[in-house]
Amino acid sequence: MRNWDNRASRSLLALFAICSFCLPAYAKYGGGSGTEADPYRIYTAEQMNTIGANPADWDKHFKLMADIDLSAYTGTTFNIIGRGTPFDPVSTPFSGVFDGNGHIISNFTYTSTGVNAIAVFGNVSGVSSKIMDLKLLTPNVRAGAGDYVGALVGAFESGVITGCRVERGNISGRLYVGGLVGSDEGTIINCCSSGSVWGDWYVGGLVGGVGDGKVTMCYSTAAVSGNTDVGGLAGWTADEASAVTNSYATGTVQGGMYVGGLVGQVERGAAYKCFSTGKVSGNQYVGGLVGNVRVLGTVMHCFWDTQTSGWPTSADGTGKTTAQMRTMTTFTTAAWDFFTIWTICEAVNYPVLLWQIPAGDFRCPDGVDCIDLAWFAQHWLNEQCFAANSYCDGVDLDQSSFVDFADFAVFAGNWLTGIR
Ligand SMILES: [Ca+2]
Ligand SMILES: [Ca+2]
Repeated sequence: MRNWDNRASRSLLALFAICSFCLPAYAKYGGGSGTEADPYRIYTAEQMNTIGANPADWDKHFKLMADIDLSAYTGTTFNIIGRGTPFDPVSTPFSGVFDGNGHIISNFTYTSTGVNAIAVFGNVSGVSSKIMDLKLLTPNVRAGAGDYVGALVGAFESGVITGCRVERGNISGRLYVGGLVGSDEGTIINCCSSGSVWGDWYVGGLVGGVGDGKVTMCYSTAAVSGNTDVGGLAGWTADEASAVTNSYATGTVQGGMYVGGLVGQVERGAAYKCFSTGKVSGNQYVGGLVGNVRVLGTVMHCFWDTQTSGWPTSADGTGKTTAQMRTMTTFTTAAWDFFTIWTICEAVNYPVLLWQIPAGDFRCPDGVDCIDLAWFAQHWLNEQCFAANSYCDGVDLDQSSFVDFADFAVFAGNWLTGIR
Protein backbone atom coordinates (compact mmCIF):
# COMPACT_ATOMS: atom_id res chain seq x y z
CA MET A 1 0.00 0.00 0.00
CA ARG A 2 2.74 2.37 0.99
CA ASN A 3 4.59 1.48 -2.23
CA TRP A 4 1.56 2.25 -4.29
CA ASP A 5 1.17 5.54 -2.47
CA ASN A 6 4.77 6.44 -3.20
CA ARG A 7 4.41 5.56 -6.87
CA ALA A 8 1.24 7.58 -7.10
CA SER A 9 2.72 10.58 -5.41
CA ARG A 10 5.85 10.30 -7.59
CA SER A 11 3.68 10.24 -10.71
CA LEU A 12 1.66 13.17 -9.42
CA LEU A 13 4.86 15.08 -8.76
CA ALA A 14 6.12 14.27 -12.27
CA LEU A 15 2.83 15.38 -13.79
CA PHE A 16 2.93 18.54 -11.76
CA ALA A 17 6.46 19.24 -12.94
CA ILE A 18 5.48 18.71 -16.59
CA CYS A 19 2.43 20.90 -16.17
CA SER A 20 4.41 23.72 -14.65
CA PHE A 21 6.44 23.75 -17.86
CA CYS A 22 3.35 23.50 -20.03
CA LEU A 23 1.19 26.00 -18.22
CA PRO A 24 3.02 29.20 -19.17
CA ALA A 25 2.82 28.20 -22.85
CA TYR A 26 -0.90 27.56 -22.63
CA ALA A 27 -1.57 30.61 -20.52
CA LYS A 28 0.16 32.88 -23.02
CA TYR A 29 -1.84 36.10 -23.42
CA GLY A 30 -5.52 35.32 -22.77
CA GLY A 31 -5.46 31.96 -24.55
CA GLY A 32 -5.21 30.82 -28.15
CA SER A 33 -2.25 29.51 -30.09
CA GLY A 34 -1.59 32.42 -32.44
CA THR A 35 -2.91 30.79 -35.60
CA GLU A 36 -5.56 32.21 -37.89
CA ALA A 37 -8.12 29.70 -36.59
CA ASP A 38 -7.08 30.10 -32.96
CA PRO A 39 -5.62 33.60 -32.49
CA TYR A 40 -3.98 34.71 -29.26
CA ARG A 41 -6.70 36.46 -27.23
CA ILE A 42 -6.06 39.82 -25.61
CA TYR A 43 -8.31 40.74 -22.69
CA THR A 44 -6.17 43.14 -20.65
CA ALA A 45 -3.68 46.00 -20.93
CA GLU A 46 -0.99 43.68 -19.49
CA GLN A 47 -1.60 41.12 -22.23
CA MET A 48 -1.50 43.88 -24.85
CA ASN A 49 1.81 45.09 -23.46
CA THR A 50 3.23 41.55 -23.57
CA ILE A 51 3.01 41.37 -27.38
CA GLY A 52 5.76 43.97 -27.80
CA ALA A 53 8.02 42.02 -25.44
CA ASN A 54 7.82 38.90 -27.62
CA PRO A 55 9.20 39.60 -31.12
CA ALA A 56 8.94 35.86 -31.86
CA ASP A 57 5.16 36.35 -31.86
CA TRP A 58 5.11 39.27 -34.28
CA ASP A 59 4.08 37.06 -37.18
CA LYS A 60 1.15 35.56 -35.25
CA HIS A 61 -2.59 36.24 -35.16
CA PHE A 62 -4.11 38.27 -32.32
CA LYS A 63 -7.69 39.11 -31.42
CA LEU A 64 -8.78 41.82 -28.99
CA MET A 65 -11.54 40.46 -26.72
CA ALA A 66 -12.36 43.53 -24.61
CA ASP A 67 -11.95 47.30 -24.47
CA ILE A 68 -8.66 48.08 -22.75
CA ASP A 69 -7.09 51.16 -21.18
CA LEU A 70 -3.33 51.68 -21.59
CA SER A 71 -3.08 54.76 -19.34
CA ALA A 72 -0.99 52.79 -16.82
CA TYR A 73 1.88 52.91 -19.35
CA THR A 74 3.50 56.33 -19.52
CA GLY A 75 6.80 57.66 -20.90
CA THR A 76 8.43 54.80 -22.80
CA THR A 77 7.02 51.95 -20.71
CA PHE A 78 4.66 50.55 -23.33
CA ASN A 79 6.34 47.83 -25.41
CA ILE A 80 5.93 49.03 -28.98
CA ILE A 81 5.08 46.19 -31.38
CA GLY A 82 7.42 46.02 -34.41
CA ARG A 83 10.67 47.93 -34.85
CA GLY A 84 12.54 49.80 -37.58
CA THR A 85 12.00 52.21 -40.44
CA PRO A 86 12.17 51.69 -44.22
CA PHE A 87 15.79 52.89 -44.19
CA ASP A 88 17.06 50.70 -41.39
CA PRO A 89 19.27 47.85 -42.65
CA VAL A 90 17.68 45.56 -40.09
CA SER A 91 14.15 45.90 -38.84
CA THR A 92 11.79 43.58 -36.99
CA PRO A 93 8.31 44.38 -38.21
CA PHE A 94 4.97 43.11 -37.01
CA SER A 95 3.96 40.89 -39.92
CA GLY A 96 0.98 39.14 -38.35
CA VAL A 97 -2.70 39.97 -37.97
CA PHE A 98 -4.25 42.07 -35.21
CA ASP A 99 -8.04 41.96 -35.18
CA GLY A 100 -9.43 44.74 -32.99
CA ASN A 101 -12.76 42.92 -33.12
CA GLY A 102 -14.65 46.21 -32.81
CA HIS A 103 -13.01 47.04 -29.48
CA ILE A 104 -11.36 50.18 -28.16
CA ILE A 105 -7.82 50.76 -26.94
CA SER A 106 -7.89 53.98 -24.96
CA ASN A 107 -5.11 56.27 -23.72
CA PHE A 108 -2.15 54.78 -25.58
CA THR A 109 0.56 57.13 -24.31
CA TYR A 110 4.16 57.37 -25.42
CA THR A 111 6.64 60.15 -24.76
CA SER A 112 10.17 60.00 -26.17
CA THR A 113 12.71 62.43 -27.58
CA GLY A 114 14.39 61.04 -30.69
CA VAL A 115 13.46 57.41 -31.27
CA ASN A 116 11.91 56.44 -34.63
CA ALA A 117 8.83 54.33 -35.42
CA ILE A 118 6.59 55.36 -32.54
CA ALA A 119 2.99 54.09 -32.42
CA VAL A 120 1.17 51.08 -30.95
CA PHE A 121 2.74 49.23 -33.89
CA GLY A 122 6.14 50.79 -34.67
CA ASN A 123 6.69 48.93 -37.92
CA VAL A 124 4.26 46.77 -39.90
CA SER A 125 5.43 44.89 -42.97
CA GLY A 126 4.55 41.72 -44.87
CA VAL A 127 2.01 41.04 -47.58
CA SER A 128 -0.32 39.20 -45.20
CA SER A 129 0.04 41.65 -42.31
CA LYS A 130 -3.26 43.18 -41.29
CA ILE A 131 -4.68 45.43 -38.59
CA MET A 132 -8.45 45.70 -38.54
CA ASP A 133 -11.59 46.92 -36.74
CA LEU A 134 -9.88 48.82 -33.96
CA LYS A 135 -10.59 52.16 -32.35
CA LEU A 136 -7.87 54.13 -30.59
CA LEU A 137 -9.46 56.58 -28.19
CA THR A 138 -7.45 59.62 -27.02
CA PRO A 139 -3.97 58.32 -27.90
CA ASN A 140 -1.22 60.71 -26.85
CA VAL A 141 2.09 60.36 -28.69
CA ARG A 142 4.90 62.86 -28.22
CA ALA A 143 7.88 61.60 -30.15
CA GLY A 144 10.04 64.76 -30.05
CA ALA A 145 12.59 64.52 -32.88
CA GLY A 146 11.50 60.97 -33.70
CA ASP A 147 10.43 60.10 -37.27
CA TYR A 148 7.65 57.74 -38.46
CA VAL A 149 5.09 58.60 -35.84
CA GLY A 150 1.38 57.81 -35.64
CA ALA A 151 -1.23 56.53 -33.21
CA LEU A 152 -1.62 53.09 -34.82
CA VAL A 153 1.45 52.48 -37.01
CA GLY A 154 4.72 54.42 -37.38
CA ALA A 155 6.24 52.87 -40.52
CA PHE A 156 3.64 50.93 -42.49
CA GLU A 157 5.69 49.16 -45.17
CA SER A 158 3.14 46.70 -46.58
CA GLY A 159 -0.11 44.96 -45.71
CA VAL A 160 -3.62 46.21 -44.97
CA ILE A 161 -5.13 48.48 -42.33
CA THR A 162 -8.91 48.47 -42.46
CA GLY A 163 -11.72 49.76 -40.25
CA CYS A 164 -9.40 51.56 -37.82
CA ARG A 165 -10.33 54.84 -36.16
CA VAL A 166 -8.38 57.32 -34.11
CA GLU A 167 -10.58 59.50 -31.95
CA ARG A 168 -9.24 62.71 -30.40
CA GLY A 169 -5.58 61.81 -30.92
CA ASN A 170 -2.75 64.09 -29.92
CA ILE A 171 0.24 63.14 -32.08
CA SER A 172 3.58 64.88 -32.55
CA GLY A 173 6.97 64.02 -34.04
CA ARG A 174 9.50 65.24 -36.61
CA LEU A 175 9.26 63.58 -40.07
CA TYR A 176 6.39 61.39 -41.31
CA VAL A 177 3.82 62.21 -38.70
CA GLY A 178 0.17 61.21 -39.14
CA GLY A 179 -2.94 60.91 -36.98
CA LEU A 180 -3.23 57.20 -37.83
CA VAL A 181 -0.02 56.23 -39.64
CA GLY A 182 3.38 57.95 -40.05
CA SER A 183 4.37 56.65 -43.49
CA ASP A 184 2.17 54.50 -45.68
CA GLU A 185 3.42 51.98 -48.23
CA GLY A 186 0.54 49.57 -47.71
CA THR A 187 -3.22 49.82 -48.14
CA ILE A 188 -5.41 51.84 -45.77
CA ILE A 189 -9.18 51.39 -46.21
CA ASN A 190 -12.20 52.72 -44.27
CA CYS A 191 -10.15 54.50 -41.61
CA CYS A 192 -10.45 57.89 -39.96
CA SER A 193 -8.80 60.19 -37.46
CA SER A 194 -9.63 63.20 -35.34
CA GLY A 195 -7.72 65.34 -32.85
CA SER A 196 -4.48 67.12 -33.61
CA VAL A 197 -1.25 66.30 -35.43
CA TRP A 198 1.94 68.31 -35.23
CA GLY A 199 5.31 67.75 -36.92
CA ASP A 200 8.07 69.27 -39.03
CA TRP A 201 8.04 67.57 -42.43
CA TYR A 202 5.48 65.21 -44.08
CA VAL A 203 2.64 65.83 -41.70
CA GLY A 204 -0.97 64.76 -42.32
CA GLY A 205 -4.25 64.37 -40.44
CA LEU A 206 -4.44 60.66 -41.30
CA VAL A 207 -1.04 59.85 -42.83
CA GLY A 208 2.25 61.78 -42.84
CA GLY A 209 3.62 60.55 -46.16
CA VAL A 210 2.21 58.20 -48.77
CA GLY A 211 4.91 56.19 -50.55
CA ASP A 212 4.05 53.12 -52.58
CA GLY A 213 0.72 53.00 -50.75
CA LYS A 214 -3.02 53.53 -51.00
CA VAL A 215 -5.51 55.51 -48.92
CA THR A 216 -9.09 54.65 -49.87
CA MET A 217 -12.43 55.67 -48.34
CA CYS A 218 -10.81 57.42 -45.40
CA TYR A 219 -11.28 60.79 -43.77
CA SER A 220 -9.68 63.07 -41.23
CA THR A 221 -11.11 65.88 -39.14
CA ALA A 222 -7.83 66.41 -37.29
CA ALA A 223 -6.19 69.83 -37.02
CA VAL A 224 -2.75 69.65 -38.62
CA SER A 225 0.28 71.87 -38.27
CA GLY A 226 3.85 71.58 -39.52
CA ASN A 227 6.52 73.21 -41.64
CA THR A 228 6.88 71.48 -45.00
CA ASP A 229 4.51 69.10 -46.87
CA VAL A 230 1.53 69.53 -44.59
CA GLY A 231 -1.97 68.33 -45.52
CA GLY A 232 -5.39 67.78 -43.95
CA LEU A 233 -5.36 64.10 -44.94
CA ALA A 234 -1.75 63.44 -46.04
CA GLY A 235 1.37 65.58 -46.07
CA TRP A 236 3.00 64.23 -49.20
CA THR A 237 2.50 61.63 -51.92
CA ALA A 238 5.91 60.43 -53.04
CA ASP A 239 5.61 57.46 -55.37
CA GLU A 240 4.10 56.95 -58.82
CA ALA A 241 1.98 54.22 -57.21
CA SER A 242 0.71 56.55 -54.45
CA ALA A 243 -3.07 56.82 -54.54
CA VAL A 244 -5.45 58.77 -52.34
CA THR A 245 -8.98 58.02 -53.51
CA ASN A 246 -12.57 58.63 -52.33
CA SER A 247 -11.35 60.35 -49.17
CA TYR A 248 -11.72 63.73 -47.52
CA ALA A 249 -10.38 66.08 -44.86
CA THR A 250 -12.14 68.80 -42.89
CA GLY A 251 -9.50 69.84 -40.32
CA THR A 252 -7.62 73.14 -40.25
CA VAL A 253 -4.16 73.02 -41.79
CA GLN A 254 -1.33 75.32 -40.88
CA GLY A 255 2.16 75.15 -42.39
CA GLY A 256 5.09 76.89 -44.07
CA MET A 257 5.67 75.42 -47.54
CA TYR A 258 3.58 72.93 -49.57
CA VAL A 259 0.40 73.20 -47.57
CA GLY A 260 -3.03 71.96 -48.68
CA GLY A 261 -6.46 71.20 -47.23
CA LEU A 262 -6.19 67.61 -48.52
CA VAL A 263 -2.54 66.96 -49.45
CA GLY A 264 0.41 69.30 -48.94
CA GLN A 265 2.26 68.18 -52.06
CA VAL A 266 1.38 65.63 -54.73
CA GLU A 267 4.89 64.96 -55.95
CA ARG A 268 4.08 61.67 -57.67
CA GLY A 269 0.98 59.50 -57.81
CA ALA A 270 -2.65 60.60 -57.68
CA ALA A 271 -5.41 62.13 -55.61
CA TYR A 272 -8.72 61.06 -57.09
CA LYS A 273 -12.35 61.83 -56.09
CA CYS A 274 -11.43 63.62 -52.87
CA PHE A 275 -12.41 66.88 -51.21
CA SER A 276 -11.36 69.16 -48.41
CA THR A 277 -13.03 71.96 -46.48
CA GLY A 278 -10.63 72.95 -43.68
CA LYS A 279 -9.15 76.39 -43.21
CA VAL A 280 -5.68 76.50 -44.75
CA SER A 281 -2.81 78.84 -43.95
CA GLY A 282 0.85 78.91 -44.95
CA ASN A 283 3.62 80.89 -46.63
CA GLN A 284 4.66 79.30 -49.92
CA TYR A 285 2.89 76.89 -52.26
CA VAL A 286 -0.35 76.94 -50.35
CA GLY A 287 -3.68 75.81 -51.76
CA GLY A 288 -7.26 75.10 -50.71
CA LEU A 289 -6.91 71.44 -51.78
CA VAL A 290 -3.22 70.92 -52.60
CA GLY A 291 -0.21 73.17 -52.15
CA ASN A 292 1.85 71.83 -55.02
CA VAL A 293 1.55 69.21 -57.78
CA ARG A 294 4.68 68.12 -59.63
CA VAL A 295 5.02 66.72 -63.17
CA LEU A 296 4.51 63.08 -62.13
CA GLY A 297 1.55 63.92 -59.88
CA THR A 298 -2.13 63.89 -60.83
CA VAL A 299 -5.21 65.37 -59.18
CA MET A 300 -8.54 64.34 -60.70
CA HIS A 301 -12.20 64.91 -59.81
CA CYS A 302 -11.31 66.62 -56.54
CA PHE A 303 -12.96 69.65 -54.93
CA TRP A 304 -12.41 72.11 -52.14
CA ASP A 305 -14.55 74.68 -50.37
CA THR A 306 -13.26 78.12 -51.37
CA GLN A 307 -15.16 79.78 -48.52
CA THR A 308 -14.35 77.65 -45.47
CA SER A 309 -10.75 77.08 -46.60
CA GLY A 310 -10.23 80.81 -46.93
CA TRP A 311 -8.28 79.96 -50.05
CA PRO A 312 -9.63 80.80 -53.53
CA THR A 313 -6.79 79.00 -55.30
CA SER A 314 -5.13 75.57 -55.30
CA ALA A 315 -2.35 73.95 -57.31
CA ASP A 316 -5.06 71.67 -58.70
CA GLY A 317 -8.66 70.59 -58.10
CA THR A 318 -11.90 72.49 -58.51
CA GLY A 319 -12.95 75.20 -56.08
CA LYS A 320 -16.63 75.43 -55.11
CA THR A 321 -18.74 77.51 -52.74
CA THR A 322 -20.05 75.91 -49.54
CA ALA A 323 -23.53 75.62 -51.08
CA GLN A 324 -22.11 73.86 -54.14
CA MET A 325 -20.06 71.54 -51.93
CA ARG A 326 -23.34 70.49 -50.27
CA THR A 327 -25.00 69.64 -53.58
CA MET A 328 -24.79 66.12 -54.94
CA THR A 329 -24.58 67.08 -58.63
CA THR A 330 -21.27 68.86 -57.98
CA PHE A 331 -19.80 65.42 -57.39
CA THR A 332 -21.94 63.21 -59.63
CA THR A 333 -20.88 65.27 -62.65
CA ALA A 334 -17.36 64.06 -61.79
CA ALA A 335 -18.65 60.45 -61.68
CA TRP A 336 -18.54 60.07 -57.87
CA ASP A 337 -20.30 56.91 -56.65
CA PHE A 338 -23.27 57.81 -54.43
CA PHE A 339 -24.56 54.22 -54.36
CA THR A 340 -21.79 52.19 -52.78
CA ILE A 341 -19.21 54.73 -51.51
CA TRP A 342 -20.67 58.16 -50.71
CA THR A 343 -23.87 59.66 -49.38
CA ILE A 344 -24.90 63.25 -48.78
CA CYS A 345 -27.45 65.17 -46.76
CA GLU A 346 -27.89 67.91 -49.31
CA ALA A 347 -27.89 71.56 -48.23
CA VAL A 348 -26.94 70.51 -44.69
CA ASN A 349 -23.59 68.73 -44.95
CA TYR A 350 -20.77 67.79 -47.29
CA PRO A 351 -20.63 64.24 -48.70
CA VAL A 352 -19.73 61.52 -46.21
CA LEU A 353 -18.65 57.91 -46.65
CA LEU A 354 -21.43 55.34 -46.44
CA TRP A 355 -19.46 53.23 -43.96
CA GLN A 356 -19.41 56.05 -41.41
CA ILE A 357 -23.21 56.34 -41.23
CA PRO A 358 -24.48 54.70 -38.01
CA ALA A 359 -27.20 52.05 -38.16
CA GLY A 360 -30.53 53.79 -37.71
CA ASP A 361 -29.56 56.97 -39.56
CA PHE A 362 -32.19 56.34 -42.26
CA ARG A 363 -32.98 59.91 -43.17
CA CYS A 364 -31.44 63.29 -43.52
CA PRO A 365 -30.22 65.35 -41.70
CA ASP A 366 -27.21 63.31 -40.72
CA GLY A 367 -27.28 61.60 -37.34
CA VAL A 368 -29.90 59.45 -35.61
CA ASP A 369 -32.65 61.79 -34.49
CA CYS A 370 -36.42 62.39 -34.43
CA ILE A 371 -36.73 62.30 -38.21
CA ASP A 372 -35.26 58.80 -38.22
CA LEU A 373 -37.56 57.82 -35.35
CA ALA A 374 -40.57 58.92 -37.39
CA TRP A 375 -39.28 56.81 -40.28
CA PHE A 376 -38.84 53.87 -37.92
CA ALA A 377 -42.39 54.27 -36.53
CA GLN A 378 -43.76 54.34 -40.05
CA HIS A 379 -42.27 50.86 -40.64
CA TRP A 380 -43.05 49.39 -37.21
CA LEU A 381 -44.03 45.69 -37.40
CA ASN A 382 -43.51 45.59 -41.16
CA GLU A 383 -43.00 42.09 -42.52
CA GLN A 384 -41.45 40.62 -45.64
CA CYS A 385 -38.37 42.79 -45.51
CA PHE A 386 -35.89 41.61 -48.12
CA ALA A 387 -32.93 42.85 -50.12
CA ALA A 388 -35.39 43.73 -52.91
CA ASN A 389 -37.14 46.33 -50.73
CA SER A 390 -33.88 47.32 -49.01
CA TYR A 391 -35.05 45.48 -45.88
CA CYS A 392 -38.12 47.68 -45.47
CA ASP A 393 -36.28 50.88 -46.36
CA GLY A 394 -33.41 49.96 -44.04
CA VAL A 395 -35.51 49.73 -40.88
CA ASP A 396 -35.10 45.94 -40.57
CA LEU A 397 -31.65 46.58 -39.15
CA ASP A 398 -30.82 42.97 -38.28
CA GLN A 399 -32.24 41.77 -41.61
CA SER A 400 -34.49 39.23 -39.90
CA SER A 401 -37.24 39.93 -42.50
CA PHE A 402 -39.49 41.81 -40.07
CA VAL A 403 -39.31 44.98 -37.97
CA ASP A 404 -39.60 44.47 -34.22
CA PHE A 405 -37.97 45.21 -30.87
CA ALA A 406 -34.65 43.69 -31.95
CA ASP A 407 -34.35 46.43 -34.57
CA PHE A 408 -35.53 49.04 -32.10
CA ALA A 409 -32.78 48.00 -29.67
CA VAL A 410 -30.15 48.68 -32.36
CA PHE A 411 -31.85 51.96 -33.25
CA ALA A 412 -32.10 53.13 -29.63
CA GLY A 413 -28.47 52.13 -29.04
CA ASN A 414 -27.39 54.60 -31.73
CA TRP A 415 -29.71 57.40 -30.65
CA LEU A 416 -28.14 60.82 -31.39
CA THR A 417 -24.94 59.35 -32.83
CA GLY A 418 -23.52 60.77 -36.04
CA ILE A 419 -24.88 64.28 -35.43
CA ARG A 420 -22.37 66.82 -36.68
CA1 LIG B 1 -30.85 61.07 -39.80
CA1 LIG C 1 -35.59 42.76 -37.78
